[in-house]
Amino acid sequence: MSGQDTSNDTDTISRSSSKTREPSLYKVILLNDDFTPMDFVVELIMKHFRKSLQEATQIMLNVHYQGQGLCGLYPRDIAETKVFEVNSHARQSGHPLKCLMEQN
Ligand code: TYC
Repeated sequence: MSGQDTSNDTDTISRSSSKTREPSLYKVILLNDDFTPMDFVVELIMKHFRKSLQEATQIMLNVHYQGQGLCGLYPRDIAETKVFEVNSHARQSGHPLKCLMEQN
């Protein structure tokens, strides 16, 4: 047999048509406030968004100085769960921090 494999049965077919869309991603965003302690925000970001101390600190400072900051991009159901868990965590700890999602 020659070296060339002309069979096609293990090839991957990729499409970019309207029939096979990637799920839309949503931005999960934290909002600034004047009361939630910075160290609480950093720990919350590390826990819920799996960020390192350095990454979480940078995100917290973005929120503090810019008014809001991006924590991550997720499919809708994951984003909804993150928003719910972050807001619940903040409220249970007595802090007014707010988390929301936006379609990307
Ligand atoms: N602005 C808050 C402070 O000075 C810190 C803070 C950061 C609060 C991010 C909320 O989402 C937030 N203690």
